[in-house]
Amino acid sequence: MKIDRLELRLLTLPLVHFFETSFSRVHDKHFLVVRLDGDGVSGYGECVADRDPYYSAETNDTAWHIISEFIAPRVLGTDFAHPRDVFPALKAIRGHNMAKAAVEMAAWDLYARQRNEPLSAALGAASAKPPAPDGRAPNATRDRIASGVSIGIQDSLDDLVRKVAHERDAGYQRIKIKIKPGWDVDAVTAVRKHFGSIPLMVDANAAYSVEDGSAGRLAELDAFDLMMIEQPLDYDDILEHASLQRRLKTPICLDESIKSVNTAREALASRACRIINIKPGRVGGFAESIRLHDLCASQDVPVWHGGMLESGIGRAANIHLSTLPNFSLPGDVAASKRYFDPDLIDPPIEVAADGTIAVPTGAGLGVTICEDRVERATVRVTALTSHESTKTRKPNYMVS
Ligand code: OSB
Ligand code: MG
Repeated sequence: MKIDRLELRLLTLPLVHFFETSFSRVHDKHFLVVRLDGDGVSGYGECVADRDPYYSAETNDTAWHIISEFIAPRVLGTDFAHPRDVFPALKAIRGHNMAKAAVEMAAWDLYARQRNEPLSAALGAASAKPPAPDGRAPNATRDRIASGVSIGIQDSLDDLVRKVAHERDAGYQRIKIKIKPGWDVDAVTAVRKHFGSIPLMVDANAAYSVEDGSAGRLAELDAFDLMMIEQPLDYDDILEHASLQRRLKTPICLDESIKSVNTAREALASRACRIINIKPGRVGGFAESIRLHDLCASQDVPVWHGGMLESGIGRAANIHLSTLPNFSLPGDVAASKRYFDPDLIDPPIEVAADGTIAVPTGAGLGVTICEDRVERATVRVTALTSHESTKTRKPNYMVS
């Protein structure tokens, strides 16, 4: 699989509704899309970095820099036997997993399209699970994935209850609400009061701390039978999560803290969590996600697929990865219309009344990317062949 050309775009799309986490409220999505060309075929990867270094240290600007200056020279002109070889080829570059993942995931799409098979089949074949007796890729057989929904912090508890009602009616298999100090016990109380024992979880995005005393409040959440509390404490604090997990009945799920397979090993060995959220962008792509998935499976730790408000391009990628067998809990992979109208793909991703999403069956991502919509949303584009940038447009992208 030879990669001849790398196209890098910065896009801006308005969100249908603002999305608020403990660290920010966003009204628009700003993200990079990578396109790789090889042997007359194209593969796409969406980067989950944002404008600000709030969820992670990476931003669109750092990803643009790292991809164009350091990743592109290592993949252009290289003949990879398999996309699993891309991440190791980038080993000299420390960190920058989101930048690496965008390129690596495009390579998987390219590979699967060249073989004319769905991405899910390529990913399934690369997972540790032994092949099915008939020789088929064992994990390519899940044809629908379980979908959950992530509801941001709202302006009022009434707004929250309205939102939960809307999403529950749409069929989602579990509801996650974002929390932060001051928007936690009351929010969960309101949801439980109105909706009873629905599958419910919370995500704090690292907003609590033992030092300032806010973490003490988390024990109150034990009374609500939550499926899990996601990332309550600081993103690099495995030890404190282990200590908190010993005090809590509710399982802790780690998101931000799991930056690699190695950090996952540390988290599991120290019992800092009982569940792991997998986002390929956070760990450097599909190959690392598969290793993480397989590690968790070997220790009977369930995983689910996280979301980063992706457009249809990244959303389709998430659906394919979610077909692996240890994705045993509903993920944050929801319908396109919750985020973008229109999405960059047509038809958009839809959720059925039973809260499931169909896995695309076409080659690679298996979705149709609307080039005209991509073009309209583009703020800046550059194409790299061999080691040089050949085309740049709208170079004002540092200005928002
Ligand atoms: O922590 O899972 C998170 C969105 C942006 C950044 C971080 C997170 C999220 C979400 C939204 O929870 C998931 C989605 O609907 O895509
Ligand atoms: Mg999270």
